[in-house]
Amino acid sequence: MTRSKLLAAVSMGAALAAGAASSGNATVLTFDIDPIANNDAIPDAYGDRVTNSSAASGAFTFGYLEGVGFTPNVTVEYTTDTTVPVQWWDTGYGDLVNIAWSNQHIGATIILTPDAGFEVVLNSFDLGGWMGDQHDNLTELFVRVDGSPVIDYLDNPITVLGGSAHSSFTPGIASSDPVSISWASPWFVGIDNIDFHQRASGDSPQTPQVPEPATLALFGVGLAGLGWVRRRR
Ligand SMILES: [Ca+2]
Ligand SMILES: [Ca+2]
Repeated sequence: MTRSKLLAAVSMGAALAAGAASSGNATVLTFDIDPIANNDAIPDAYGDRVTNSSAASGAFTFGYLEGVGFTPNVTVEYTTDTTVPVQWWDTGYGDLVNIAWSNQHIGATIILTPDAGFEVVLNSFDLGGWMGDQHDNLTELFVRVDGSPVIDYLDNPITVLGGSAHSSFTPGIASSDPVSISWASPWFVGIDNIDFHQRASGDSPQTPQVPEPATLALFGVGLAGLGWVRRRR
């Protein structure tokens, strides 16, 4: 097992162990932005310091989903490796509506940055394939902490569903450093429903950079839970 795969497995186990406790206290970036048109850049302020499910920002009204809390201490950036921005689109990426996409072969990155004294936790996000297409063997998807890959799919390519479906990913990554999602398709994979929450630093252990016994034990709890769920079915 490669290091990246092990870390991905560990984080999946942690996400399973955390269960539903984290999902209710979150901001979800739904890319509900008004007014906006296909191909427009995602406004840089979208997702910054969210305190309400609907907020005016300059010429825009921003919509979000929430649980019991928001993320006033997290800012969001949208970047690509060129001058072409991360863009908005309405429909056609699987069953997702209002999404972010990039026409850059070398990819786009969405960065979640917590204020000092806070951690950001990336719970989940969705990817959808353009029109009815399912995209197999997509390798260019990374979740990074402070620029270093924690989950990558080079050794374990993913499938992104299109048509009347989409694919969901649950990294469960927490850090006081910036946490980012990078993907390159080009253009035929859109991202939506980026679900994250914040917490004070030190409330929970940091995301491990190397597997440690305690983490492996937690992973074991996740596997045990999975086995339990399977037995229940
Ligand atoms: Ca959406
Ligand atoms: Ca921003």
